Amino acid sequence: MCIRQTFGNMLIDQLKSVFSQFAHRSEFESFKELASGHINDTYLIKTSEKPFFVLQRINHGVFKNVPGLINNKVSVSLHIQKKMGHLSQEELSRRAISFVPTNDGAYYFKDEDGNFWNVMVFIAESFTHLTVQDEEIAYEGGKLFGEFLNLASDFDASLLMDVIPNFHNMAFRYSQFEDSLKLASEERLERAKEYIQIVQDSKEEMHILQKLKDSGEIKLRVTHNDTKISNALFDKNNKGMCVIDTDTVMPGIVHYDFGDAIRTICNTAAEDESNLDLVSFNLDYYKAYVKGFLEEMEGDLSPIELKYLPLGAKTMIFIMALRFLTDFLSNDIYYKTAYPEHNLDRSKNQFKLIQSLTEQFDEM
Ligand code: GN1
Ligand code: MG
Repeated sequence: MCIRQTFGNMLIDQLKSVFSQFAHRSEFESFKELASGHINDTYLIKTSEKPFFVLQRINHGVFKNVPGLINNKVSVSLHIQKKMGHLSQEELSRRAISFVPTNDGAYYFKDEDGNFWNVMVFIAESFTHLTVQDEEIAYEGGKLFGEFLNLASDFDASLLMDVIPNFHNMAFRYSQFEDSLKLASEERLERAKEYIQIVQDSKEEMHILQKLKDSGEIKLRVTHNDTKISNALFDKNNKGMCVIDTDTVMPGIVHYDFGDAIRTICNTAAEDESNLDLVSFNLDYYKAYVKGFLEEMEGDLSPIELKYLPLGAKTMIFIMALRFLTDFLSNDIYYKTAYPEHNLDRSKNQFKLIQSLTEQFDEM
């Protein structure tokens, strides 16, 4: 038997065994890795009868308090389900994530190697988009993420822990970047030279939202914090169904979710496209997204929140550019990478997107 096959068999045994710890009445048939995330390991578990399930190993190197993370996301999902209580059971199961408890009644299982696992019901006949190809998806994405914020807005944010402290804190991300400069190899510093300069030149503008958050001028809400478009499920008619990947739900400002969605919706290419000629900021998608988002959120946004939405988009693209660059300079210790310059390519891509956005900023 070849090595790959041996590993494959070990993995299937492991997934079967972990899956059996959870309280469902289903029989494991096969699995498929869902490989689009950069942090966790995620598997679709196919069972003899529907529904299928999603089994996920949470990266506890990145998420230091997994039980806290699970508590955050399960509580927010239950809250959202309650608020959608008028829907039929079937509809509800397509509009909100349902977590499956273990046989002991917890929402995660810790295996003998210290890995944490959780299980969700798979939402069938749903589609995701890595990039957006038409305005309707941008509009529906705006509605979906706006609705999520809206539904979560009366959840008591003080019940949520900071799953990753300082996650979108710009001062913290700059200090990580500055540390990485001290330790980076000559070669990586040289490869990244042009982008290091941009980071240094952007410091003041990129702290505007941070300061407004710190001073309390922009209020804290319950935010998703990873609203890339691939974290939205659509049905076959391109209607938004459900926001997924709620691992980073915690207190934040509206600009985080608004901006991170724009980052992926308005990019004409995937976030790691290395041909920068393909990367630009699509203003029509921006307008469509804003329309959908404001239909759900406008009544709830303060003038200062509204005023800074465009800068929120720029800031969120920038913070990802900065984080990818920092990880490149740190020899790729955080994000999963497929090849040596993957993080640098991601970073360059985001800087190109900012450049294109900046050219259209007045219209935004
Ligand atoms: C990571 O693993 P994934 O794809 O859900 C990251 C996000 C980034 C994203 C970039 C915990 O999310 O902040 O926006 O990659 N999540 C964490 O694609 O760092
Ligand atoms: Mg995520």
